[in-house]
Amino acid sequence: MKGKILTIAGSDPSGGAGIQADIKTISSLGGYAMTAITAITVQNTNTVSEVFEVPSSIVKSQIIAVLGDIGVDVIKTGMLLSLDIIQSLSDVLRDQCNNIPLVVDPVMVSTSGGVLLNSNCIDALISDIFPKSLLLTPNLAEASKLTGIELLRNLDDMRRAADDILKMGPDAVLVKGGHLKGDTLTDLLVTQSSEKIFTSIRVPGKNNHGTGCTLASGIATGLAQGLNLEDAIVRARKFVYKALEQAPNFGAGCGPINHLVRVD
Ligand code: PXL
Repeated sequence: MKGKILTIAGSDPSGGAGIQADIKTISSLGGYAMTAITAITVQNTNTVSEVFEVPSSIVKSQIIAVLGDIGVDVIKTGMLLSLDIIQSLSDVLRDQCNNIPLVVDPVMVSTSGGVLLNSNCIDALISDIFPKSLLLTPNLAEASKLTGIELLRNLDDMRRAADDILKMGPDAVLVKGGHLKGDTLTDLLVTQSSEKIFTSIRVPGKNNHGTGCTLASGIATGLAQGLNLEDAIVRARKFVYKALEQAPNFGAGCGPINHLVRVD
């Protein structure tokens, strides 16, 4: 086992996304998974029906409990839900996690339309969390919401959004193009000094629940294991691709992927 990863995210009882996807991904890639749970969602492959917020003081003390004992190599955040949680997280990151690389998946809405971030939180996310992050992994809808660029239709649009988001303070931005049409899937990584395009063939089908959580926690695991950012992204993308290919086809809606696949 190599690499200690703390995921700060919400619980998905159907096991495909959120904390559950993160634990499976981190474990499958050989890392050690720790969790600070921000919310308990009630959902299945069809719909998110309820969300129960964990008090921000408890989110904060979960983080502090593991930091001071086991230690954390990389932090990954997913569903943060509320202003209170974002502010507590910001405080603990500033006071106790200064040198720990942070991967932020700016989760806003689930595939099935459930609200995972309250609408009053975008500004706080940008001002309090983004500047502390090594990598942000927005999908097209999130990139659009963050930048105000309404329609992201191609690589040039993704580049414009990525450059705007980079100005919000992270070291790197990975804009995920999975929601563009076409058989090829394109993700764009930008830093202050470089740009890299990652492509793969789209895996057809409806079983894509939790792919964003899986990609971000896969990248966090690679970083915790000493891979550089590009290599961590390449391995995590390969992991998601294989997990999609071997999805078990469970549930009536967008089903889970298979986190037990092996990548080299
Ligand atoms: O993939 C975004 C996401 C994050 N966190 C939780 C989720 C989802 C999507 O369903 O349920 C808890």
